[in-house]
Amino acid sequence: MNTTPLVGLIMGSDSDWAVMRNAAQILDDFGVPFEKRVISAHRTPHAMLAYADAAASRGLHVIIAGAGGAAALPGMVASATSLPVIGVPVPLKYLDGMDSLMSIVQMPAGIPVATVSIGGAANAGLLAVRILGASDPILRDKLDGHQAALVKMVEEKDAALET
Ligand code: RP5
Repeated sequence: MNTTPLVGLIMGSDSDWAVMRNAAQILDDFGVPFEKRVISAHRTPHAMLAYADAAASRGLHVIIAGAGGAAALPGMVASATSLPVIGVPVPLKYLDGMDSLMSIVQMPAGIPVATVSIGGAANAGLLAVRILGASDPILRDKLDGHQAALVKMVEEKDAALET
């Protein structure tokens, strides 16, 4: 079994982990090897650039980057690598995560970040699996199974609705 990380799961602070662990859970569920790191755009800018620079040559295929507030991490990492970067706006105590969302989503033309919803780390994990699944039929099968389970769940809720 290949254990070389394919996904880099990074976050600006350990305080982001409560949200970002939902991405880790998805990657675990799908059996995708990943690494997790705390790297801050503002507090450790040199480490962030070194990480982004080396990511592709170390074998990573996708980076999920979560940050809150003045959330520069996803965009700055995307500017220093050509790997796909998925940004997770982490909600902080003030502004309900709108600050994080706006900081991540409004990227200039040329440097894309695939931004998920505020706190949407699980979808970030799923998007990473989909990106990998584009060239991995086993992962695509698992994704089909996951979506089939969602259909079943909604059908059961529908059937259980009281009249
Ligand atoms: C951001 O600042 C981090 O991503 C985190 O969401 C926020 C607060 O960090 P801490 O003060 O909790 O370390 O860069």
